[in-house]
Amino acid sequence: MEVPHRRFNALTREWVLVSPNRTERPWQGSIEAPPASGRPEYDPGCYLCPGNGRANGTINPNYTSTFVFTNDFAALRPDVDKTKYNEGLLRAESAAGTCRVICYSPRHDLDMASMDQVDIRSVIDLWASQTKELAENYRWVQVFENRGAAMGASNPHPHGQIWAGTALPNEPQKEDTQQRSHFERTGSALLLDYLDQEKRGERTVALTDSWAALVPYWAVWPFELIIIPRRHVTSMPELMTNERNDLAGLLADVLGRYDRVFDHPFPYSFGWHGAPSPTSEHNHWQLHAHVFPPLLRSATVRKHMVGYELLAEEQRDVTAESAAARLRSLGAT
Ligand code: H2U
Ligand code: ZN
Repeated sequence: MEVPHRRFNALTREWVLVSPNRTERPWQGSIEAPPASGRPEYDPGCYLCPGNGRANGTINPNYTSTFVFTNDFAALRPDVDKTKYNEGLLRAESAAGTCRVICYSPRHDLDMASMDQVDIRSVIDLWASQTKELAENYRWVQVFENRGAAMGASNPHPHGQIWAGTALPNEPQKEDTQQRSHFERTGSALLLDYLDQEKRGERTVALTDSWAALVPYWAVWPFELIIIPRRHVTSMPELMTNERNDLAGLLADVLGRYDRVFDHPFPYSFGWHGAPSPTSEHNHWQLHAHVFPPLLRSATVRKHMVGYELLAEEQRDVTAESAAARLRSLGAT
């Protein structure tokens, strides 16, 4: 559609305003990439490098692959008694959980796009095993990564986080409702039916035997991506060997494309959405990852959610189709 229009997000029931007539395009305008500061393989001041001390004095082991530890400044902790507060319109409930930090590699200078595929595979296996373990005690396990200072990453060492809690948070709650009603109505997973409708490929960025990465029809962020297994998979522990290997290649591919958009490390928040536990009661779910990058026109001009977006609804100028075309054109040569 060439006229301003609103697109429906089938996963959340929310609408996004798309204004394709606006002339701004993210790849026009100046590219003011700040000089890339080369990082050393090991940084004695980094609290995530092997053998270094963390903020609270704990010494990291000399790990050689991935490394997980409980967040020293956790937002959720397990030892919280179940309590509720209910006074008219004022309601609260206690929240128990745990937060972990996961280092992807002992190398301070790498990131997922520059890691070897076998090492990305180790991260995927860790995501899966952590999810399996935490799902035994918690309803929702959120695996995520903030990359780059623009997205709040506190340190360039390649790392992500996992927060697990007893409550089902807002975003997965919306997706649960939508996927459940779609499954009840049609007998199939919403996101697999969505992939079926994306066969023409205008929003597809990368496709492998077992995965699809696309700019979703209802994307809010300029270069937002959704990554979906092409078979019905409810949560990460179910992924088979070939799907894990395939995913390692796909992640290196699409994250590499991101870094080529402005010839600069692309900031983003990335995370997995899989079935809440118990997964056996959530067969309507389809595993997927969201990637939300904030950049718009250059490495320094970011999209802010302000004004109309905070007060009315989210809006974008660049269509999902043109963002996908841009990312498709940036494959490794
Ligand atoms: P971010 O870069 O996404 O902020 O993740 C880093 C996390 O690491 C952050 O949540 C934790 C912070 O609380 N952290 C520790 O647990 N120990 C430290 O010594 C420093 C940072
Ligand atoms: Zn480091």
